[in-house]
Amino acid sequence: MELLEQLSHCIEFGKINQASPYPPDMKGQDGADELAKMALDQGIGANDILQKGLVPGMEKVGVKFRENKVFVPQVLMSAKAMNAAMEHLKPFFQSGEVTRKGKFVIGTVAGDLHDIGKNLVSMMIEGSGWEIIDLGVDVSTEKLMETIKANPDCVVGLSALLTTTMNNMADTVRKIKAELPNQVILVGGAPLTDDFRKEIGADFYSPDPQGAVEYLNSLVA
Ligand code: B1M
Repeated sequence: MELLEQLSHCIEFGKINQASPYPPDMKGQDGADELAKMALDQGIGANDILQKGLVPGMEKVGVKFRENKVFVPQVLMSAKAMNAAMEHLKPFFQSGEVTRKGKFVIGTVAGDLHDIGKNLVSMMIEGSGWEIIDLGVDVSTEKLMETIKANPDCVVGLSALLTTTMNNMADTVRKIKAELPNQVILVGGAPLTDDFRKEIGADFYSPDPQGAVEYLNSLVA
C-alpha cells in the first residue's frame, strides 16, 4: 500500500502510533504518528499529507458514522490518530505552507453544557481541512460576536441539546443575523429540526457531523 494510502487507513481505523494496541488487527504496525513523519522525511509535501492522507481517512469515518457502521469511540480513536499526524504538520500550518479551507467557529449555546456531539462535529470538520476555533460550552452571544468580528470570514456552528437552550440558540442566531446578515450559521443537536432552523433564520441544519462537513465544503467548492 502506498504511504499516503496507509496513513489514510490509520486515520480511518484509529491507529494512533506503533505502541497503540488499537485496532487489534494492526498491533505492532506503524500508526499515523510514524507514517506522517515518514512521509515528510520522504519529501512529500505537508499539504499532500493533509489532503491525500488525513482528509480522505476522516471522510470515510464520517460516512461510516452517519451510516451507523462505527460509533463514538471509533470516531474518537480516528480523531486521536489524526491529531498525532497533525502534530508533525503544525510547523507547516504556522509557516503558511499548508492552507486551510477556512475558519469554523463552534460552540454549544448559552446555558447548555453538552459537548460530546459538538466535539465530534468539530473533529470531523477539522479533519476535512478547516481551522477550528472552539469556544466550548455555555457560549454567550457576546462572546460569539466578538469572535466573529475578530475572524470576519468564519462560518459559525452552534450546538444545542436541550429544548430549553434551543430558545437561547434562536436568540443568538437572531442577534448575530440582525447585526451581520451575511454571517453563515450552521446549527445542530439532537432536539433540532430543519423547520426550527428555518424559523430562527440559520442557514443550514445538519443532524450529523458528516452533513456539516459536506455543507462547509460546499461553501468553498
Ligand atoms: Co443531558 N440531557 N442533561 N447531560 N444528556 C440529554 C440531552 C437528555 C435528552 C436526557 C434525557 O432526559 N433523556 C435531556 C434533554 C431533554 C430535553 O431537553 N428535551 C438532558 C437533560 C435534561 C440534562 C440536564 C438538564 C439534567 C439535569 O441536570 N437535570 C442537564 C443539563 C445541563 C446543562 O446543559 N445545563 C444535563 C447534563 C448532562 C451531563 C453533564 C451529565 C452530560 C453531558 C456531558 C457532556 O456533554 N460533556 C449529559 C449527557 C451525556 C446526556 C445524554 C445522555 C447524551 C448526550 C450525548 O452526548 N449524546 C443525553 C441523552 C441522549 O442523547 N441519550 C442527555 C451523544 C452525542 C454524540 O450526540 O450530542 O446528539 P449528540 O450530537 C450528535 C448530533 O446531535 C449532531 O452530531 C452529533 C454526533 O452525531 N450534532 C450536531 C450535535 N451538535 C451539532 C452541531 C452541528 C451539527 C450537528 O453543527 C454546528
